[in-house]
Amino acid sequence: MDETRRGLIVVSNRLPYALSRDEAGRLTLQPGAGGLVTALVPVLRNRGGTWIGWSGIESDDRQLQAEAARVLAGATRDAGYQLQPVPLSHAEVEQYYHGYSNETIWPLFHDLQSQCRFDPEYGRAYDAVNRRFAETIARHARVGDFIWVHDYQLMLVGHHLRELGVTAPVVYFHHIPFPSIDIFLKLPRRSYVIRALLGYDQLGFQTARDKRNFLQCVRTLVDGARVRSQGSLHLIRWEGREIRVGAFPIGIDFEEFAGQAAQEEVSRRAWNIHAGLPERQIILGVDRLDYTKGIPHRLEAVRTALKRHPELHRRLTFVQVVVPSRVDVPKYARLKEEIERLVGEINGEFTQGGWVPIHYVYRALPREELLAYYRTSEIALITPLQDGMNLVAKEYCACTLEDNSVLILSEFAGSAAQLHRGALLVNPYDVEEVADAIHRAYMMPSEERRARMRRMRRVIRQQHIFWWVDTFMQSAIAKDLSDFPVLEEYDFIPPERVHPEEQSSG
Ligand code: ADQ
Repeated sequence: MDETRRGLIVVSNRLPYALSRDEAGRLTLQPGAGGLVTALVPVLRNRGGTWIGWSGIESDDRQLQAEAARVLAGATRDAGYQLQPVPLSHAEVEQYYHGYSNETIWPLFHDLQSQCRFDPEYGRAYDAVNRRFAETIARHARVGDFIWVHDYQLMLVGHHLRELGVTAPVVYFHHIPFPSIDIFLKLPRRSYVIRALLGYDQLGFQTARDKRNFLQCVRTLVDGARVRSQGSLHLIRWEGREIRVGAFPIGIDFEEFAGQAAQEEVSRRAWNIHAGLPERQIILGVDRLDYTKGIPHRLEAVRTALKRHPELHRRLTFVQVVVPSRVDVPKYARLKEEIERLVGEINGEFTQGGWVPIHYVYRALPREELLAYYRTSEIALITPLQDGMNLVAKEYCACTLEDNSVLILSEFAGSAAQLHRGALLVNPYDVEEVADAIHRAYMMPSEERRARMRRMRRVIRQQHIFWWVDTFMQSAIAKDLSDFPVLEEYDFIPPERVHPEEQSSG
């Protein structure tokens, strides 16, 4: 090991670049966007770092993998940090990624057991690929490096690094929800998975609820683990090691979003969108095509709102943007059909004289267009059945420059923990409650809209993506934990238990 270089190693399923073939058959690279990349790249550049992940090429062809590695090595020179691919075969991608990660962990951890497939082969492939990631890290880690692993595809990497004798600090952030014990118990080899997670030195979750769920699983399934709290963190003592556990809600680059939303191109597009829908409020939904996002439930809520509140006819247009995702998976193709059927049915039922209640957009929008929709829509309807954080909710608030908009937000989105003082919180399964929230948002006076939106924007501005990186890293390296800032430990309280005045007060 080279002791002269100390840096950060970021590990995620995918590298922050997408590899694909151009028309001439050559491999080309497109840099990835998104908050995580924006936040971590400056840190990687400053500390001199490495990003380890799968390149997106699934192949048993060694020559192709070598070509991918060469293209990435070229990109490394421009990126200012190292890009290190983990090669995966077609079968591994099928079983580790599409299988265990997306057909077992993703639905189970989002509390949708009926969507789960438990296949022992998936579990074995997941373990083997996590081992491969650990071996790649071990080859590149130097003494003093700090290794930060991301998300549910890589829960076992810390454990494999320990087995390989790596002693560098290894920390982990879990981007999706962590389920309650009753759900976690259904996972085959659950004790192995929970113990493997204790291979990390620090585990970060999006919310206090996720953290509490994890700690309860540890208390129940790991003999000899001792849990105590210190400041806003919890410490687990187990087999002579101390593991830190905390809630670190991920943020967005607020200033970047607000700045771009104010630009001329976005303003022009925003104006055009509204000019096409005169005297109407726009209510916006933006989601990746995924059954966790609750799109069919939301469409039913819109139908109910139009039935219960005829005064909304011709006054409200619902724009639902769906970003294509995993469309080759039959479950996702069926979801797309269901959404299209519902949109057709509702429009068939309510359309009249130039007013079409639902506008359905099925494509990834250019960024200016997405921001224009954020900026110009009076109401956002974000109702996932379960969501780690949901960045769309935060991006929407950052882009509503006039503060005159309303966010209707699922109480099961992680962002509800930070935005509950401004959003109208709803249970996404309760279509009548969501329908009434739509009506309430439509009727809400400007003064109340502004007060609520200002509260949300304040939190999103303060707890931005760079704050998230700093807080997570500081907590991992801090010596004196009592100095560590105490984060708001919000526990979700069902709305009926909160007096309405209390809910709208600051
Ligand atoms: P996701 O589920 O992918 O990831 P989410 O928080 O919903 O993350 O954000 C989606 C992202 O896609 C947003 O940044 C948004 O701007 C972008 N996007 C949406 N619609 C788009 C469109 N039409 N065109 C282009 N871009 C679009 C996981 C977890 C989340 C968690 C994040 C971050 O599932 O719960 O919030 O990680 O930790």
